[in-house]
Amino acid sequence: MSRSSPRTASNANLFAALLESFPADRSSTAIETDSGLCYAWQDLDDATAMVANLLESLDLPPGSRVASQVEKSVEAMILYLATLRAGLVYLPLNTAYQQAEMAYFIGDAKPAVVVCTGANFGWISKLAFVSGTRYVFSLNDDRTGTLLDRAAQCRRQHAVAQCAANDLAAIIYTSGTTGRSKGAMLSHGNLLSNAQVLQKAWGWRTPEQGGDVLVHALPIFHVHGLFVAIHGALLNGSKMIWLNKFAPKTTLRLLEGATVFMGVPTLYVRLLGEAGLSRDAVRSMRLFISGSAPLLIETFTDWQERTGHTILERYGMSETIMLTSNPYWAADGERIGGTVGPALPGVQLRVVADDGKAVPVGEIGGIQVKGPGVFQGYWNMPEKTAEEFTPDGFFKTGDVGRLDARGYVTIVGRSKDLIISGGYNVYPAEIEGYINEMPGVAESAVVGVPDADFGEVGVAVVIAKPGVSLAPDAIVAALKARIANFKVPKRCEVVAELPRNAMGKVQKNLLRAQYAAG
Ligand code: MLC
Ligand code: AMP
Repeated sequence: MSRSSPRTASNANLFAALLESFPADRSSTAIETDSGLCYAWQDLDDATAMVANLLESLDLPPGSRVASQVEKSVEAMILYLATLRAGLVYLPLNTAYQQAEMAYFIGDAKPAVVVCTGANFGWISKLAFVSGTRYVFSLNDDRTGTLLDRAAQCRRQHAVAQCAANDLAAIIYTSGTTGRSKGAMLSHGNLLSNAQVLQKAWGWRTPEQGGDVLVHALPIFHVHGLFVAIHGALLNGSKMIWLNKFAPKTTLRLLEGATVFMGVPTLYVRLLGEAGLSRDAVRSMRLFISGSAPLLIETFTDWQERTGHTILERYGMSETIMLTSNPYWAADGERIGGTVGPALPGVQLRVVADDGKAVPVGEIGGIQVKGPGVFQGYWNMPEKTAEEFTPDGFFKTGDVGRLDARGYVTIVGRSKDLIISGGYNVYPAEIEGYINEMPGVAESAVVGVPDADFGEVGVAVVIAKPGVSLAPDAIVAALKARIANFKVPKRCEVVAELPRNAMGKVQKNLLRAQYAAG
């Protein structure tokens, strides 16, 4: 029997549901890492209890945020689970973020606790204390740091904190189309309901049903790796094979013996680049899932040819978790390349024209959604939240697409000016802001162009002030010194003028076409 308190009908804490799903045999393996570490289910229970006890000992007000900017590791996942367990709010931050980005997130979210790598402790703790953070711990990807040192002194028994379904579980920052990044507030109910829907939709097999083994190769500071993958495996009592960083050769080796894999399209493109990828290499697999960015039809068909597997593409967002999915079960229909499948059970999805009216089947419009996964609003931004919802409660995704007669959704573009590069979102307005601040720059436009590896990459087109000569390489280098690496345009062009329409607006479509050819 579990040493932790059992889940009660009245406790909507997501962690309680995950804990309840741990297999009866707690000595069996929950996680195996590519570096040879092994964690039993009991270890996960003990470690999350100890970190939760540490967090509770800090006596923080309800709803306190625990921000974490640490390299991927099983311990980083334990920190996430322990935050849920303690009833606090988890705020994961990409390790690529630099000082200006971190200052904004910490200043906006005002976390009570910040966890960072030992290497960044100096500058992050300074930022955090200025913003009123009370505790800063370190956590490294080699199981060292003050967080684990302190947790080691805490008890292994912990009663899962009581939560209501609407209580916040996490805040996920999405970059802003203009200006400030927005923190999407997700509740325990949002996360649990989505995990339960996916468990069924993707045919997860419990240990009693033969079990599943998930290869986890995605970062854990965004929805895909943190929620879709981890909740999927834990809610099902399934083992994870864990890579701290995606590497195609290692991943291919680890797929042997696994059953489920989740990736952004770049991961599939890179795996296809491996000569060893074959039907035989993935013979134990039952399901490959792709999302976070459009999967090219060539990738979809190449994968089918090389492995005999049809990738299941699904669609979601930080604000909504998963919204649509191609079918898993043949009885529910085919998996159709280039589409993201029909709305998941419980999700209402409609495609509307600019006047807000639903367009006929097959016509293109804005995608709006409603459902149990849809977030509670943007942190500290009630006006922005109100703007993104229709009067009848649908969330405006900013994605543009169409529905077919069977209800399958095809995403054809975005109304938001957004580049998705290797599954990471980059907002041109943010990058243009940094470029425009540089000495000698009059103006800039950042656009996304197709890229074989990342799907899409940024190109910066820059105009110099009169009499100034700008070096494109220097602009790229200056950006690299200030912002997350994945946001830095892969190319920079200094030009005399930008194409504009009659209203004087920069015609980004023309720039995209001009620079698409590389
Ligand atoms: C790294 N770089 C990127 C990049 N990742 N540039 C653009 N886009 C990216 N995604 C930079 C590096 O900093 C480096 O810069 C250069 O590009 C080459 O790096 P690399 O070594 O090839 O990159 P790597 O470290 O291997 O990372 C690639 C990757 C990674 C694809 C493995 O980006 C990744 O894990 N992406 C997954 C993102 C993800 O999980 N998204 C889910 C969001 S949730 P330099 O200058 O040093 O050469 C969501 C909702 C939903 O969207 O529906 O799921
Ligand atoms: P994020 O803000 O990181 O959660 O990214 C969400 C965005 O990723 C969505 O609004 C879509 O634009 C995009 N996205 C997610 N999944 C897919 C997919 N399968 N195909 C195309 N775009 C996707």
